[in-house]
Amino acid sequence: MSDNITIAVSKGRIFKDAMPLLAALDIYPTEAPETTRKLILETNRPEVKIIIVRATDVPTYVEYGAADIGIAGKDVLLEYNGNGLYEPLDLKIAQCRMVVAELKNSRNEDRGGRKRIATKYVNIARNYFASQGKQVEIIKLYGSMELAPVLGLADQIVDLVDTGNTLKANGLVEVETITDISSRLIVNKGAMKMKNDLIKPMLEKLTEVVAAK
Ligand code: PRT
Ligand code: MG
Repeated sequence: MSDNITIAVSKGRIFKDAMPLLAALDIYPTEAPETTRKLILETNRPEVKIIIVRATDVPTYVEYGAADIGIAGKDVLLEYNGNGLYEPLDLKIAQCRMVVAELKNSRNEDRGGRKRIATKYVNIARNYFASQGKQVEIIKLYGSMELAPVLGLADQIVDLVDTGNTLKANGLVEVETITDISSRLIVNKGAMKMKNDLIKPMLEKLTEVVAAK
């Protein structure tokens, strides 16, 4: 019998959406990540801990077994180059879309036929344009992608869109949808075997809760 379980979650929108799912598992953190500086949250269940990490670090903690399970956006998982993870369940939370966007009245500057794409999601963008048979130049940014077309740094961006307000506020329009995005439950491969007595009932309950939504 395994005796404990560590769950990796990022604060912000994923934590907020994950709270009801954790509650369905009878897991209630004793403190909220918004009001504490602690990165390890105890819960009402002594055997369950929640660790708060950056959204992009969740798969790393889980792959290396520093956390047994985690909740990560499909965007993060598509960018992550690892293979030590199970992804058993779409939790259908923190939903959005990965899109290609450009200036509303795009001039489409002539760069010899090769568009410049600014994005934080280099792998997703590269695979997408390759699948379309399009040769592009990809420029890696770490945030505020919406600025790139405005200042002529890039012709298009690849970014996440939810309401579309951010694109609109910066004079951009969506031109293609790459894929729908939601958050997934991920599980460390070793933990799936060694802690199956704890993880299996969690997985069953979550499957039920997600299906009922
Ligand atoms: O913020 P931080 O740098 O710490 O990390 P992060 O940006 O990776 O984390 P966070 O909490 O912002 O996002 C975590 C996850 O939420 C992402 O990995 C996605 O899977 C998911 N998600 C869902 C989103 C959005 N919706 C979303 N709208 N992540 C980001 N956005 C951003 C988007 O990049 C754009 O800047 O919100 C803006 C667009 O929103 P709208 O509503 O104006 O279209
Ligand atoms: Mg963010």
